[in-house]
Amino acid sequence: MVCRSCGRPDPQPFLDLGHTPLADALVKPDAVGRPEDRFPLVVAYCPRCHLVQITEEVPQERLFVDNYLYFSSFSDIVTSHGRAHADNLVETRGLGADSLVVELASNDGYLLRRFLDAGVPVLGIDPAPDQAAAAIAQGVPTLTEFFGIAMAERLRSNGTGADVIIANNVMAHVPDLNGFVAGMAHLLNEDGLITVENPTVQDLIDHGEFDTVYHEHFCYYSCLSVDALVRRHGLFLNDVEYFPELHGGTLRWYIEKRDAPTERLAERLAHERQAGLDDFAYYADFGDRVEGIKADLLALLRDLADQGRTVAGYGAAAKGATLLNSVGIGTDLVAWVVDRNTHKQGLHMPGTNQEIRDPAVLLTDAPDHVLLLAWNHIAEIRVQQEEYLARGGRFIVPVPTPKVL
Ligand code: DWN
Repeated sequence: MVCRSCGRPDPQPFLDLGHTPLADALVKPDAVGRPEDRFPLVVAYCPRCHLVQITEEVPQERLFVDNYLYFSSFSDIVTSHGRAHADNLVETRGLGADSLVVELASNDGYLLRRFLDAGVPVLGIDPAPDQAAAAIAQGVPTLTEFFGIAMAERLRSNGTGADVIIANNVMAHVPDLNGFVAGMAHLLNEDGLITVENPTVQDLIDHGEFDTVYHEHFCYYSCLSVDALVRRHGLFLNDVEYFPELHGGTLRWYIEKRDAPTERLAERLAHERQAGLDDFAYYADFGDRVEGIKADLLALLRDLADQGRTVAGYGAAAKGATLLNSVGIGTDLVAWVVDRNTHKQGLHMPGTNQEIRDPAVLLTDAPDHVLLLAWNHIAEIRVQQEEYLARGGRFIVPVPTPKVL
């Protein structure tokens, strides 16, 4: 393979999580036990442009169109984070009735709804039919297609130009990375602003967040790799914000057609170089560290099973599928999983088959422990499960160090 950003041949592999099923390909009850497609899950580093990426390319349609069940609005922290961003942009960019905000991967439209409430015209773009339908149902104009240079040219030829483009948790999800960025450059007005959010590869490595690797996430970014990527398309990374509590550590990059880097960006770029993110040595031992985390988690769960303790999982998250499958956690160790996304309830986890149930059963079935597969939402989950904890239930976190809380 070649680097998805700069095209340099053979990025250097440093993590191999085996052959795993698609993380969001939840299994219908009557299909449990049937063979599931599995794909290599290997992560590599490009020494030229510093992009971290997986080596396998699963067709986008299989990832985000066939029965994609992720709805942003099932997380309060995600929706409140997005609304604060929308309010800040309306104010700082002076957006109004003559503006246009375009969101790529607009999901169920919760973010664009906020701009509409402020009187700012919007356009959502998301290929997942159920999520797009949910957005349209609440009045958010949405194109149910993948975004790329072809769509940008079509929109521009119709006289559509964006004052703001928002791309949250999508630039990691596109196989044609250069087509995606070229599309943003083409659609953006001369004095426009693009904001891109994705988890930071530095927290993935430093905090052992290997479960955030799955086939939907083609790339894992640093400021260094984003800077190299956008410059190739006449865009400039000018600013960055860090949100340590979001999805295990998220960066928001501010990208424009003018080259005006802030001090905050310069500091973050220097910090990344100082930490070694521009050198393979920084990534080289991650695979061994992950093997240690996997072994420790398996030992902890087996020990609890030997003691006759019951363990359930919380969050039918994509990261949860990677964790269960790469560690080898079957229903003998985690009996079932709960999730408040009603679209997921009644289905089963891919590869390991745990049934996905309503979180209310934590009180009726009272498992001794709950493994937080969606550990990134621990604050919200802790509040919701106050009663479960008050009755003596215990959470287990899998990363960075598996432990019973
Ligand atoms: O990039 C992506 C990230 C941002 O979100 C997408 N590719 C897919 C998705 O990854 P994930 O599934 O690992 O994300 P979450 O947000 O960690 O998944 C959380 C799961 O937990 C969801 O299915 C919803 C559920 N949940 C819950 O049951 N109770 C979430 C919260 C906050 C809760 O209180």
